[in-house]
This record gives sequence, structure tokens and C-alpha cells, in this order.
Amino acid sequence: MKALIIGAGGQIGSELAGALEAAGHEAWMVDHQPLEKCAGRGALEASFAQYPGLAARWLPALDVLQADRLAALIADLRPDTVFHLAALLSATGEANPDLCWRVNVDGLRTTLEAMTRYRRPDGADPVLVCPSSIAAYGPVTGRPDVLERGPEEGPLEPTTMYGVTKVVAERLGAWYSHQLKPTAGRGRVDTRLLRFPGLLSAVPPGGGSSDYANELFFAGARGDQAVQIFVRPDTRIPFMHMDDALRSLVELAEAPRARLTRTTYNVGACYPTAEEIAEAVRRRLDHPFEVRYVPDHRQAFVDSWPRRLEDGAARSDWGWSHRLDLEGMTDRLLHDCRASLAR
Ligand code: AKB
Repeated sequence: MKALIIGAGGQIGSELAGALEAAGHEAWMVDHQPLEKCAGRGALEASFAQYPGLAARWLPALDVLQADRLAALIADLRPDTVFHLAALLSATGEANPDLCWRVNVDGLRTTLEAMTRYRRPDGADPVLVCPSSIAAYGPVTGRPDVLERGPEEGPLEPTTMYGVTKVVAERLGAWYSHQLKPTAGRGRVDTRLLRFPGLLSAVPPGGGSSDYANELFFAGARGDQAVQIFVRPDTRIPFMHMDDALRSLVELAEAPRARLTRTTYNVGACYPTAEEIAEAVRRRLDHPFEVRYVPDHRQAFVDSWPRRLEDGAARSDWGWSHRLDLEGMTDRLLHDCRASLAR
């Protein structure tokens, strides 16, 4: 596939380019920042060294709010698959709700509109893959099971602006996939979304509320003897290692349309409390690792998210299966965070 990654310098995008190349695809990358300012610069440079030709497909910086430039890029490149990853996360989004809406919703809609103007070389609708999130859920009166199990069919009643934009993204995806009435020069976009858990990798995330787990792994890798995190020890939300998340993005993009029964899929992996993560890190260290739990305003956001995520549809429709549980993830993350800190 000829893939364009929008938001390629961030936590997911910076590792997705290499994952696509490894799977035999051609990745093009664009971000709102130049390479040297991207959080994922180290991961990108490692992929550029591994895959000849990839560095030349890093495009000049472009903000998704520059609608004309974004539409022109898509019209020019005609990617058969777009991974739309440009987004503000929950904590930053709640502090900047207007910007969160403009980046997460308007940026996505500009991309979808531009993609209605062409078809893939085989005549099929172009594919857009976009992350949704556990933040699309929220507490529902009289339905404690919603937060206990994260049912695939919802209901979805998010409490953060970030969560609201994710529900809108899901509905936009369904509309561009099925409800848009094709006209001459304007066709459908085969839109596919994944409701992701908190994602864990050696690329620091920016502005999420699940970041407390990343902070535990980085603190352990740095050799810190004490760390403060912003949630209670019993806080439990779904988590996933980035390698599984990348595989789910690529597998969903590759899945034949006929096998898909929905536009949004849940993908789950493991469900540790903050204390269980801290303990998994501590068991691998040869020094004390004291964790101070000092909840702040982000506690309310994670408390509004489900503790599990049912993902039967992804498993049966396109064979989704996670590979890393908490123990496997902890081994990998401590190793990778140490390597990233040493760079
Ligand atoms: C966040 O914390 O905002 C994200 C998410 C769970 O979608 N990592």
C-alpha cells in the first residue's frame, strides 16, 4: 500500500513508518513540526537508517489546520491508505478544548473530504485508519457494566472534550464509509477506527491521562529510586504495548473490506492497576523504587474510562490477537526506555 501518515512525528506515527516498511508497504510521513522538534525523532531516525529511501518520504512540515495545504498534499500524493494520527490527547485537549476540536475533528474532516476526490488504483475507495480511544466511553447512569467491560456497541458518553472528538470521529467514519451519497467526483472513504487502550512505548507521549504508566517505565529505566504519579494505586484502565498497537493498525488497514462488520473496533491487551504496573517495574530493578500516588485533575478522566475493553469483533472479523501482557510489556519497555535514554 502507498500510505500517508499524518502526525508522523508523534508517539504512534514515529514507529508506524518502520512497521509499514517492514510489512512491505510504502510510507510517506508528514507532521506539524520539523523532524528535529518531533517527540519521535529518535524512532524515526532509527527507521530511516534501516529502510533506504524512507527518509526521502518525510515531507515538509504541515499543520492539519492548514486545510488548503493538507487537501493539496492528499490530492497530489493520492495515498491509497491514510493513517490519520494528528490529535490532541485528553489532558491537553481538556485544557484547550477549542484547539482539540479543530485538530481532532476539523483536521480529520479535511482529510476525509480530500480523500473523497479520488479512488485507489484498483477502483476501491481509499482507506483511512484513525485511532479512537477508551476515552470515547464514560459513566452511564444505571449501566455500571459500561465501565466494567467496555462493550463494543457502547453506549458512549464521554466526559472529556478529547472523548467527544473521538465519538465524532467514529460517527464521521461511519458516514464517509456508508452514508455519503457518491456523486461525480466525490466518492466514499473506507474509514476504519480502533478504540485504543493507553499505549506504552519508549517514545514519550504528550498530554495524555494514561501517561502515568509511561512515567513509571521511564522512571524505572532511568534508575530513579522514587517517582510521583498523578493517580491512585487502585486505578485500572486498559493498556497495550505499542508493537501490538502498530500491528493492529496495519492489520486493520490490510483487512479485506468484505470481512469488516463495523467501522470502529475495540482492541484490548491487558488491564493492570497503577500499583500492579509499579510492582512489575520494581521486581525488575535492583534498587528501591518508591511510588508516591498524588492524584490530580487527571484522576477524574481515567476514572471515567472503562476498566476492560471487549474486543470480540476484531478477533473474529480480522484475526486480532495481542501478544504482550503486563510481564512481556515490562521487560520490553524497560529495555527500550533505557536504550532511548542512552541516545
Ligand atoms: C490519553 O491518555 O489521552 C490517551 C488515550 C487513553 O486515549 N493515551
